[in-house]
Amino acid sequence: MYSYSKLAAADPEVAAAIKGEVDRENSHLEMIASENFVSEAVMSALGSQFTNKYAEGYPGDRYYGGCQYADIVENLARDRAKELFGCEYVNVQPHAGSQANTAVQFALLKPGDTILGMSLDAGGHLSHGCVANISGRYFNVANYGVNEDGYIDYDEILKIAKEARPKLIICGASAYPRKIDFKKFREIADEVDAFLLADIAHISGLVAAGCHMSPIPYAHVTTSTTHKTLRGPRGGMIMSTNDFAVDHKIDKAIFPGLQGGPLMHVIAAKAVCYGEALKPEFKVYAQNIIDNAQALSGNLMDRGIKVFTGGTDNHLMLVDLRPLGISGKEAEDKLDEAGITCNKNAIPNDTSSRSVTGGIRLGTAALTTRGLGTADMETIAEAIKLVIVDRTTEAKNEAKRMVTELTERYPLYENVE
Ligand code: DSN
Repeated sequence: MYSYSKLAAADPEVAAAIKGEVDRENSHLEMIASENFVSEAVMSALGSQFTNKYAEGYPGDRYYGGCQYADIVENLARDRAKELFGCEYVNVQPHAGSQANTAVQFALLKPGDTILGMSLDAGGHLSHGCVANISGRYFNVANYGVNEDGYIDYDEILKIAKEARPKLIICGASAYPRKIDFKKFREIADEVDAFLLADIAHISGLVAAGCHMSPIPYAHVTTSTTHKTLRGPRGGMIMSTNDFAVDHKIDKAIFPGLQGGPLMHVIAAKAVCYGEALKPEFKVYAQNIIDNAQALSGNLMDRGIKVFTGGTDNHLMLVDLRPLGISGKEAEDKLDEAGITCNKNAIPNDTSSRSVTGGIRLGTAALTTRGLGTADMETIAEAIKLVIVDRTTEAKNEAKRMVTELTERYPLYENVE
């Protein structure tokens, strides 16, 4: 039960916006690959009195009084995260994944050092060296991409690394549908004497569940968000092992280097999320995400829709719209009108601008949380086809009807007042 009645009495305008968002989430199929729905327990911790508390510093070493419960909850988060990912060091204070990556760069590098990351166009992230991000402004950046088939080419990355001589190699992506071999990345990093940062923001739930290789034994440092496949509150985290003694530097890079007071209500919610992910049901959930993604990509391809790399190993896929003559922007808008939320996304070697793009990115983590299964993926593939291939008003209306049937069959928030 979520009750906003007191908020509605105090501030009807904000309450109305929240109601609009609840209605939108209820009535749409959420297919943005980086989004998910948190449990009531996570939401409850997020809305707790910890939002009132300043706790600059770390458990046992704070700059404010009254931190005894903040210490308990941050230690719970740290201990559970260590157990979940099998790491010996964790910092749960980063406000987001970007801050986690920036802190690692701040801890390990000096301005002007060279970093090697996956290019944004190939599926990398802004904080991996994009010129518009602080990582691209403060460091000298070299990029790797994907081969013609859309896969990471480890031999090519080694070649680039030998030329660029980076001090830090970043692996991990925001729009890469295939498995990543972290062991190979570490071998490349060792060959050029670089640090390896693995950013598992997208796949951390799949890693925690054992469905994908864990980077923890290979990367010097691993970062993640907590709100994507891990299904926790919006936030970031940094992990490492004892073999790599950077913890002190990274703690200092987060606070006081980059952030002030930790968001203790978010850290409480992270503790709840890690606790949920430690339960056996989470392994089933993670496998279901992958099964749904593979069922969806197969059903799209059966309908003549091109899925980049011919499928997926994880929770997301890139649909290449170029053969259909519809842009990513147009597809995103039309799908939204039919009740399907997704985002336009560049396909590697896309010639259209970033605000138009030749593709869309689809994810199944939120759908899976909602309870949809592989049989429903056929219905969704058909609805998508009606919108982006058939493109008539009748087809869009039929897609909308199919979406409504699914959203009503799998209600999300039934008790919101
Ligand atoms: N904005 C996230 C995504 O959609 O993948 C990455 O930070």
